Amino acid sequence: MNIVLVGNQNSGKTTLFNRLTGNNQKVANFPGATIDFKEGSILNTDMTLVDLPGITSLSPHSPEQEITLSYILNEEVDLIVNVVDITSLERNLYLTTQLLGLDIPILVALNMSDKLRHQSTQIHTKTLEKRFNVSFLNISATKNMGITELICKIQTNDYLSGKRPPIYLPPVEQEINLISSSLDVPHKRYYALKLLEDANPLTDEIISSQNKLKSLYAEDLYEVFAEQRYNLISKLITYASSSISKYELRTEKIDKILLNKYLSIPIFLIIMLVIYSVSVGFIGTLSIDLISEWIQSFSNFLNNILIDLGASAWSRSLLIDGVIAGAGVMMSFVPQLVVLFLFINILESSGYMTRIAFLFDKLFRKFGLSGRALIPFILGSGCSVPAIYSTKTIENKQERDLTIMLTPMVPCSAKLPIITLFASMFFRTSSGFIVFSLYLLAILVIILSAVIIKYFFKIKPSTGFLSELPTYKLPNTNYLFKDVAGQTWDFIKNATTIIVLSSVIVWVLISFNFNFVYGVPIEESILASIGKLLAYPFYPMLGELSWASSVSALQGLIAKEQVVSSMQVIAGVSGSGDIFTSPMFSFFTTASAISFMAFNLFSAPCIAAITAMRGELGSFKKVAFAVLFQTLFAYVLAVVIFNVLSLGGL
Ligand SMILES: Nc1nc2c(ncn2[C@@H]2O[C@H](COP(=O)(O)OP(=O)(O)O)[C@@H](O)[C@H]2O)c(=O)[nH]1
Ligand SMILES: [Mg+2]
Repeated sequence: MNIVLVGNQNSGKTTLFNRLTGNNQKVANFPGATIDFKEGSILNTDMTLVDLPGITSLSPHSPEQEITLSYILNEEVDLIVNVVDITSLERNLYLTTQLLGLDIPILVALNMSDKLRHQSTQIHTKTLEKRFNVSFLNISATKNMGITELICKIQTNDYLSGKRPPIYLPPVEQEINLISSSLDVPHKRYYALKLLEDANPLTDEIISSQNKLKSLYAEDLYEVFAEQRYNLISKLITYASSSISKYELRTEKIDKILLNKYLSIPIFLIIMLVIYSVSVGFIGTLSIDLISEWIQSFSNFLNNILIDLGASAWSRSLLIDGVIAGAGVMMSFVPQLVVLFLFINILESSGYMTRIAFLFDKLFRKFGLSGRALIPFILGSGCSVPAIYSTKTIENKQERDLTIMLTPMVPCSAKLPIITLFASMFFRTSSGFIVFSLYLLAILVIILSAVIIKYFFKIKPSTGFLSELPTYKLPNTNYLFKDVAGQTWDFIKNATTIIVLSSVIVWVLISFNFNFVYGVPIEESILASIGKLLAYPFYPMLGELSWASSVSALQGLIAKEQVVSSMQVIAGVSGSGDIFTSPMFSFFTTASAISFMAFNLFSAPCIAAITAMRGELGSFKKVAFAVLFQTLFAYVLAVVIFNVLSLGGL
C-alpha cells in the first residue's frame, strides 16, 4: 500500500512523516528532476509512505509543486493523507476541496491540534466529515497525539470513502458532470475542471459549457471556481467551529492545577482539611463549649426561678437534665452544620464536587459508591451528622442511601474518648498503634459492609460515568444562603423533637426505679434493670455479666461521649483513669477491652445521627435496617474479636 502525505507548506508533513516512519526512510528522486522527496515505511507495517513537497492548490506555481502534482496524478497512490494545519483551516482546506476531485481515497489529518487548546475556538470534525464525506482526525505530530489512531485507521481501512460531495454551485457541478462523462481517464472531475478553466478550449462542447458559466458568473472561470471553493469553506468553518467561552477557558486553566496528575489529590485533601478543621474542628469545639456554658448558666437561672416558685426536685430535673440538656445537644450541632453546609454548597455549585467524583469514581464504583462518597466519609471522622447531610450531593439515590448507611461506621470524634480510655488503660505503650489499627479496622468494616448492603439492596453499579465536567462558576450568594438556611432549618425541625424526647426518656430511666420513686441511685434505676437484661447478650463479648457496661453502651445512643461519662458516674469516680479500679469495671481484660471498643465504634450511632439518617434516607424502614445492620455487624465483630483474643490468652 502506497500512502502519500499531501498538504500546505509547514502543515507538519515532515514531522508526521518522521513520527510514522522512524528511521525507516530514504531519500528518493523523481525521474528527470533534481528535487527529491523522502520515502519510508510506516513502523511495524509494510505500508510505504511518501513525504511530498508542500502545495497550496492543484495549480502548481513552482517545480516542487509540479513534482507533487505529477506524483499524485501519475503514480500508484492508494491513499492520500491530507495534512491540514488546523490553526489555519481556511487556507488549508482549499487544497482539500481540490483533492476531493481526485479518484484517490483521502484521510484528512487535522494537525497541530495541540495548538488549538490555547485558542478560543473548537472545531467539530463531525461537521466537516459530513460535508466532505471523508474522515477527519485530530492529531498532533509533535505531541504524538492521535498518531496511533491514524495508523490504526489506515491499517483497517477505517475511513469514509463514499461518493464525493458537490463542491461548487449547481450550474458548475452540472457542467463538470457533463464534461467528465465524456472523459475516459482517472480523476475525471479534476480534469473536467481543468478543461473548463482552460483559456484555449479544445472542443465545442467545452466552449459551450464555458460560455454558459461565463454568462452566469464572470469571464475568468478559474477565479469563479476558486471563489466558490472559498465560499464553501468559509461557510463550513462557521458551522463547524464554535468559540469557547471565557468561562471554558478559565475552567481549563483552573483544571490544569486542580486536576493535575500529581496535585489533584493533595489539593483535595488540603481543601477537606480546611473545611474539616474550620467546621467540625474550630467552630464545632468552640460552639460545643460555648453552648454548654450557656446551657449551664441558663439551667442555673431556670433552676433558681423554679426553686423560688416551689417546683419539686424531679420536675426541675426533668426540665433541666431532660429537656434542656437534649435541646443543648441539638443546638451544639447547629453552628458547625451552618458552616459545613456553606462549604459543601460552595464546593457543589462551583463545579468542584463533580471533579472530586471524577477523581475517585473509579475506585469507589467497585463498592457501589460514587466518588462523592469520600466527602461524607472524611467529614464522618468528625461528626456523622453533618457528614450524612453532605451526601445530598450524590445524585444516584441508591448510591446515596448506601453512603448514608455507611457514614456512621466511620469513627466520629465523639467516639475518640472511648478509644483513648481503653487504649491508654490497656495498651499504655502501644496505644497509638491501637488507635491506628482501629481506624484501619474501620476502613475494612466499611468496605465489607458496603459489599453486604450492596448485595441486600441489589444495588447495580451506576453507569453514569462522568465525561463532561461543568465549568467553574462563582456561587450565587442569594441561592447559597437560602440553601444553607433551608438545610439548617430542616435539621433543627427534625432533630429537636427526637433528641429532646430521647433525652427525656433516658432521664426517666435513670431517675426512677420501677416503683416510680424519684432520685434512686443509678444501680437501682430502671436503666440498670434494662442493663441487667442486656448484660446477657453482652456476655459473649465481655466474658462477664456487667449491667454497668451495657448501660453505658446504651447511653451512647444519646451521644457517644456519654459512654465514658456514664462509666465514670457508675464507677463513682471523677477521673477517667480510675474507672477500671472500680469493682464495676475491673473485670475488663485486653480481649474484652478491644471487643467493647469495637462494639461501641460500629454499633448504632447516636440519636442525632439516626435522625439525620431518617431525614436523608426518607424511609423509616431503611433507617431501621441500617441501625439494626450496624448493631448486628458490630455485635458479631465484637464477639469474634473477644473469643479469638481470649483463645490467644489475652
Ligand atoms: N505545535 C505543533 N507544531 C507542529 C506540529 N507538527 C509540526 N509542527 C511544527 O511545524 C513546523 C513545520 O513542520 P514540518 O513538518 O517541517 O512541516 P512541512 O513543511 O509540512 O513538512 C515545524 O516547526 C514543526 O515543529 C504539531 O502537531 N504541533
Ligand atoms: Mg517538509
